[in-house]
Amino acid sequence: MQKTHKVLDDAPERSVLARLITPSDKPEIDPLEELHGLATTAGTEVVDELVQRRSSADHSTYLGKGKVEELRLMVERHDADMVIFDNDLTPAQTRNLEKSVGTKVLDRTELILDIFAAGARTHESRLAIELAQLQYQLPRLKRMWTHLSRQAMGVGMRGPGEKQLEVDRRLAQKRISDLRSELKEVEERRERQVAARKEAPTVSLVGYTNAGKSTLMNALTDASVLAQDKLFATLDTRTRRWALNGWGTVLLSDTVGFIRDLPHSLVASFKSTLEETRQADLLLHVADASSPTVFEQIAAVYKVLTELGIEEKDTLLVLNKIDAIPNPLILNRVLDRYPNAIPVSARASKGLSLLVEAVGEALGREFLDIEVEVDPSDGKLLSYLSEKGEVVSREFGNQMTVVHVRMPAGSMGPVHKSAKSITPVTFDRDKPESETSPDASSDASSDTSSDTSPDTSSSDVA
Ligand SMILES: Nc1nc2c(ncn2[C@@H]2O[C@H](COP(=O)(O)OP(=O)(O)OP(=O)(O)O)[C@@H](O)[C@H]2O)c(=O)[nH]1
Ligand SMILES: [Mg+2]
Repeated sequence: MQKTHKVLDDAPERSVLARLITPSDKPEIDPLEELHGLATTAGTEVVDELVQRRSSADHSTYLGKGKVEELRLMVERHDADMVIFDNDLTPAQTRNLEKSVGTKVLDRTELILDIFAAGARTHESRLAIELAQLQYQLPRLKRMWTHLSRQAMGVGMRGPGEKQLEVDRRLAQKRISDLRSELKEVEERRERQVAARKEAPTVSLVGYTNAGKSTLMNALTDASVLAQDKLFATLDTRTRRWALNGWGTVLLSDTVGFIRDLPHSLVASFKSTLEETRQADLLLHVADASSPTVFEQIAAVYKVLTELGIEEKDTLLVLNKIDAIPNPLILNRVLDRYPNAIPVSARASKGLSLLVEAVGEALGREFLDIEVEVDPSDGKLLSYLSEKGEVVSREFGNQMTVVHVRMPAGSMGPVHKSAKSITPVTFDRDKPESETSPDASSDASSDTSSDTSPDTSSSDVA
């Protein structure tokens, strides 16, 4: 099965890529391009590719008999270490394929989980990925389960006559429930932390992996986050202050990218990593306009956002990498479909002033930054303000309580009715002086890349 000599001599494992295309799949110029990127990111060397068009998957071997044999020969010819499928396989299909092809078989989900596992750096993302991997592996325990059975086989764990598989399954289930409760705690803590940090409007970058989110973050804020031509370069969330012209400080977050058919368990367990996105006032959806599959990528991102329950947010679509589009007609085709999208090049710092303008406008649409004078006995209005708005500060006087609050414009009705007075506040007023140094010459000026959070333990918020 596995060829240990390759691991020993440090050469990358050799992979053959395979994909089944059914009539419901959208035609693509290169149907294995994305999988190629994933396989390379996972550190394998792609040695061959195979595609089968078929009306539906074979129940037991996924591909048809002839193609399975073709795959076997391919593996043999290239001395490959594994076959990676762009589709999801049932545990039985994986087992049958491994038997027929004579080498390890991975499906798309397993490959993505593997990439996340290798890249996870923070405690939070490690918990998330371990949970997702265990959930994936549980129904496949027969095929692979080594590390858990080596671990924690304590006294009393193996009852007389109890099968190894059952023990493994029980251990896995126990670990899953431990991880779930630990993650729940992390999630709750993160939720409170992110809420407490809301000193300014928050904007979160979202988008397909490799669309250029981190590059845009760097262009807008001098954040120096890692931006790389590989899938899932970012697996944590980082927040930076962004001195937005006309707005003062805004908090901008960069986070993990999405991909088509992102494993559900992974989406669910990355909930706390995506907390900034969940609580953001505005999303900047960054899409790679130079990609031939830009429409599918945009749709995939909306799908994941829906899965996360955060699709209702105010969102600006940012069409990135316009410098890499050879023909202006291609950009026009995207703009025809998304006329409000903002074309930019994060790498060449093009179009950023329009983006800044659009962000300011979108934030203004949403929130009013006001100081409200309230009669101290008017408990109803005081609690309404904290319930509907983000209270920045309260000053209690005998005659009057002054509440500085950011209110959604749509919730102002009762405030107008009961407040003693309402005065608009500009953000510049309460900008932390030591932390912002807006660059007057640039509309997308950056400030320090200092930590916005006293806590760096639960995720890479820096
Ligand atoms: N030509 C061109 N390349 C860009 C542009 N913006 C980003 N890139 C490149 O695209 C690749 C991915 O950029 P990242 O900023 O890491 O993308 P990301 O969306 O953060 O990706 P993940 O964190 O992996 O999800 C890098 O090689 C960037 O240099 C752009 O405007 N034009
Ligand atoms: Mg990134």
